[in-house]
Amino acid sequence: MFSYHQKPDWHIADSEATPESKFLDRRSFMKTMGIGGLMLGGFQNCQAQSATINTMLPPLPDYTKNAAYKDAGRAITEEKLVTSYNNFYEFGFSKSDPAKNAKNFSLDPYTLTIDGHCDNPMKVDLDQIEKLGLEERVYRFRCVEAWAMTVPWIGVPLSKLIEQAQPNSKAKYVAFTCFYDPKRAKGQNDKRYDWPYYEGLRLDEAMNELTMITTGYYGKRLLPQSGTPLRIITPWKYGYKGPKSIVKMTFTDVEPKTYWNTAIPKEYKFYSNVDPEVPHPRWSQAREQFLGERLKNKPTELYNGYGKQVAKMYADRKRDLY
Ligand SMILES: Nc1nc2c(c(=O)[nH]1)N[C@H]1C(S)=C(S)[C@@H](COP(=O)(O)O)O[C@H]1N2
Ligand SMILES: [Mo]
Repeated sequence: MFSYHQKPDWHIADSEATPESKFLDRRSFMKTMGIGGLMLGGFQNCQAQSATINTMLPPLPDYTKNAAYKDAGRAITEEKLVTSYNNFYEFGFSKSDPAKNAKNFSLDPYTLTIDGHCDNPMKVDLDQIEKLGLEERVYRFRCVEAWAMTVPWIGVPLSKLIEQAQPNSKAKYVAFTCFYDPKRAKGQNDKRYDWPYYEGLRLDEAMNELTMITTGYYGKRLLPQSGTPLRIITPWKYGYKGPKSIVKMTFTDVEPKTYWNTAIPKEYKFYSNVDPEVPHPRWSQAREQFLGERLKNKPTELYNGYGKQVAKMYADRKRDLY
């Protein structure tokens, strides 16, 4: 069995193995949630299962470049690195696994269900989301493991989608649920984890101008390893706050549970804002390593450099938790 100080049997003895996975504490897991495969009503009989990547997805529509976010103060990370060094535990625990194991993965035909405390619950497809207005924004990105990158994302501000759903006065948070398909996503058979992956934001965080629902990068659609067909991006938070391949968004009145907090509550908290002065219990967050560079020599910035847009949301909070 598995104890806190043992390496799991899938541990890969190289520097790429992730700190999160090495210290997984099985006992802290909740029972698997009562979701036995997400069936989206009405979507039917499609041969998509045998299709190769993105064959059912239309080409990425035209997009504008948001001038306010054309320069993140750092060089854009090489596309090859962004698409080959990934965290997507559904497809393996080593950084090189997702590109390999998610190669033919798709969620076509895709539907996002929006429900919970809102006046206009709905199911939307990719086209309906992208019609809200695609824009490119270059954002800094910071993983809790202390690596960082800069990516030209293409997507829609999440606020635009939320406005369509009309959350009511009970809606205080948004919970995100990722896809569940253990036949194709082998990592989801690992019972030490609570599948599907899930995350959440406070409603004002979800509505913040920075928060994006992204469907592309580098001028193209997201590759499977990056969260086909869409993922959430919150650039002032650690990367795990941005769930990939989500299929559901639910407005809630209570703080949603999150995958990493459930796995290791002492190490991963709900807020998870990037903060150089709040160390991870096992390593400092003061510096970070830019993908493609050899050293952890870049100073970490509070809110990953996005204080102007987000600090006001945390005026009343102690900077004690992630
Ligand atoms: N569904 C899902 N979403 C996920 C993850 C995951 O394992 N599964 N990993 C998270 C973590 S820890 C990070 S750092 C980013 C990694 O995104 P990237 O592979 O595009 O760099 O995705 C986040 N979203
Ligand atoms: Mo991460």
